[in-house]
Amino acid sequence: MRYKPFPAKFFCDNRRLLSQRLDEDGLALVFSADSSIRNGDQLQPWRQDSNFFYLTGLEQPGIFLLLLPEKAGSHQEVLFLPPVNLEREKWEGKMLTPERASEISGVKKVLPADQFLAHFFRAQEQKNTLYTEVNALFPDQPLTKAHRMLEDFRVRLPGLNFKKMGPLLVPQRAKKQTVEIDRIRASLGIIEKGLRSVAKKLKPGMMEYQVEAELAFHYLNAGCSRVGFETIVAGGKNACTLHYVENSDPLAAKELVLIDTGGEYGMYSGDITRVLPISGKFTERQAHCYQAVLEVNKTFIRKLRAGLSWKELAEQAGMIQGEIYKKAGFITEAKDYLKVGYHRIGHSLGLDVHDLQIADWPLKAGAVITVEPGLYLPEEGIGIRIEDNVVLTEGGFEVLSANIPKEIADLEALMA
Ligand SMILES: [Mn+2]
Repeated sequence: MRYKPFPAKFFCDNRRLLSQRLDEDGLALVFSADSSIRNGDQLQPWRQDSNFFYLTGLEQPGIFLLLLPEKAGSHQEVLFLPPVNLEREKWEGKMLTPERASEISGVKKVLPADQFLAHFFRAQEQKNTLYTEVNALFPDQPLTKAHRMLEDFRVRLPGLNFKKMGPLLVPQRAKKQTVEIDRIRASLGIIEKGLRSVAKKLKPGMMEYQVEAELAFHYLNAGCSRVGFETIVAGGKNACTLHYVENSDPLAAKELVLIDTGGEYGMYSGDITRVLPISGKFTERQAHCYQAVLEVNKTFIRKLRAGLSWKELAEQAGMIQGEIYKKAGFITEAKDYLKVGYHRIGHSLGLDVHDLQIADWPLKAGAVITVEPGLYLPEEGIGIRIEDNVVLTEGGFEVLSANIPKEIADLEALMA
């Protein structure tokens, strides 16, 4: 492990809160992330499922967590752990022992994974509802072991009511605890170093992937486990492709480069976008465009407070963008802001870079969100997005990425 685990109390509290939200006739089943094949005998890089991590802190595939509602008497929870396999350990290193799994997660009862089915079938006999969650965002992807297991349960247990666990976890995961905010801060500190170094090294003729490499160096060098999401390094008009990750073009002197990046430290990643002039100086036109986006970014942030929903934030963002982009001459009607702004103003940020969120649910203190207005003028080869990460507090907000420069003068000074 490249980082110090959270205290077990974090995971115990998270499970307790979830178990209090379960119906009394329900039980929750949470799956560790599956591994998947890359090619030949190579697996895809593996990362723990965010919910499973949030509830256990354990980073290994093949584990099940069974959780019973607290109301049903004692707080019952069991982990089912793949047994330590000495042959496998020769190749892949130490597996979690029951003792270590218990120490990290705080779950007292740890049983071998091959006992899971027998336990589950017994436990569900007293219950009517199974809360569980598998990723359903990619219907064209191969089913995981968890998908297939649930399909089998549906056939074998026709009387059992299947409910999504995600909605129960949304309010819980949305309100970030101090240890989580500190992790995001740590990630942002690393991103800041990476971006400052990129600004110093950037010059015309450099390849987009060399900027990506510079960031990756800083992330891994500082103990990040991986990037939080694929790094976007987009010169000129490439920046108008929102999720451009090819990063294969040379950077031209008269263009801007858009860098959307995050290094994941201890399962949490910041999500930052900065735009730099490749020559070291913004042209007049580039500065005009950049300044408009910066004004949207700052105006929107100033209005942030707990209690607003994403729906309300989107309306606010639309008004601000409409007004500023019209004044700057990018659109003639304020309502047309999406023609040049393309996308929503931001998203919740946490264990998932696009963290769980419900549109009309008011954001509470502790919510961490991104603020990332964009301006895309493909016919001019200009794409700009300025993305900060902000935590809502009781009294207002704190810009967690405040140390990462975004003013034109500061950016140019960095590159000088
Ligand atoms: Mn983002």
